[in-house]
Amino acid sequence: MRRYRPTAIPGSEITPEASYLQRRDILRLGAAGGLALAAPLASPSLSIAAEPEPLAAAPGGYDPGEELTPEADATSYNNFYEFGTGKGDPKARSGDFNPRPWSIKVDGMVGKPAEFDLDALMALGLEERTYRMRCVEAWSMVIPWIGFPLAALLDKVEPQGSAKYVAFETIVRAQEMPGQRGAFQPLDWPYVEGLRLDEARHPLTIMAMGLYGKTLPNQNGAPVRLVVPWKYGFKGIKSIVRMTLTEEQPASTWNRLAPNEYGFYANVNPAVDHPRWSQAKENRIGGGGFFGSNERPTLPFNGYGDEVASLYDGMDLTVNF
Ligand SMILES: Nc1nc2c(c(=O)[nH]1)N[C@H]1C(S)=C(S)[C@@H](COP(=O)(O)O)O[C@H]1N2
Ligand SMILES: [Mo]
Repeated sequence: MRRYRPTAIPGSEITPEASYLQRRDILRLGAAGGLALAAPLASPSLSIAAEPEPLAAAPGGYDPGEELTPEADATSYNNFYEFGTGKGDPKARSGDFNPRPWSIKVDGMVGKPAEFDLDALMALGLEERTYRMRCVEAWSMVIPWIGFPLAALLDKVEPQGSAKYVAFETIVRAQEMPGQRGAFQPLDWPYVEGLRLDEARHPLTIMAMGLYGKTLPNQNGAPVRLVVPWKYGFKGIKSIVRMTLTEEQPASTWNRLAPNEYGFYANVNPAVDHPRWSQAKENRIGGGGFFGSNERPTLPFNGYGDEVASLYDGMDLTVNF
């Protein structure tokens, strides 16, 4: 049987050439060294990151009823450039990352700025939500997340009436994140993202702390990351340490890098092609087939249009924005 081959993914197309070449070197090392890959990068003074552990959650609804992506695929085929640009890098190179203790600082235009540790975040009410995830690179997964509604966190800090956006920031920790070290840096750190406040408050928007019944593995954005299922995957910023409520539209990493290719809104839209490839279809990852063997049409708003299309009344959906 033909195996699913990560190297055949067109994900390299969004990657600058220099980093793609670097990515191939890393993959070669990985093939030769197997699990030993992380060893030369490890620093003996760092503590071992906690392994994922069981995480309980109430059923949260929204299950699309589609076959789940195998857990092994969802946790080994990742985008997390802080650990490298290859799909296998986040798993292979995140062993030194220690997501505990952790806290998220929430500031800006709020009545009650606050810092939330992991216990405070978990107390916001964990639910299991199975969502489709569509990457802008034209592949998709179906993942059972565990998380709390972002609205529950926003309620705690009491956004001011004039606040219109939420800006998000990933941690910068070069000592534990090999993709943040070295001469060539594919992105500016920290990775940043943003949502309009009404998008952030939408009931579908969650902050995930787990998947497949366990806490998040490092490669999926431990210990807490954003999940916005009607938007392209790059909006789902990982390992969040700060959120700031603002009046102005905040910067977002991919939009800043290539504004003609990645919009701020980045709603999944099969009618608007990426400048370098079609967005009409997607490859559902997993199941052991070769890339492209499980192709299906991409749905407007990733299939969540009934819930979210009204957020964009009056906006032109025939352009990339
Ligand atoms: N901090 C950070 N967040 C990130 C990324 C990243 O490189 N850094 N990649 C994004 C992209 S492009 C995608 S598709 C999703 C992938 O999430 P997954 O690996 O859990 O499937 O994470 C997003 N969040
Ligand atoms: Mo992505």
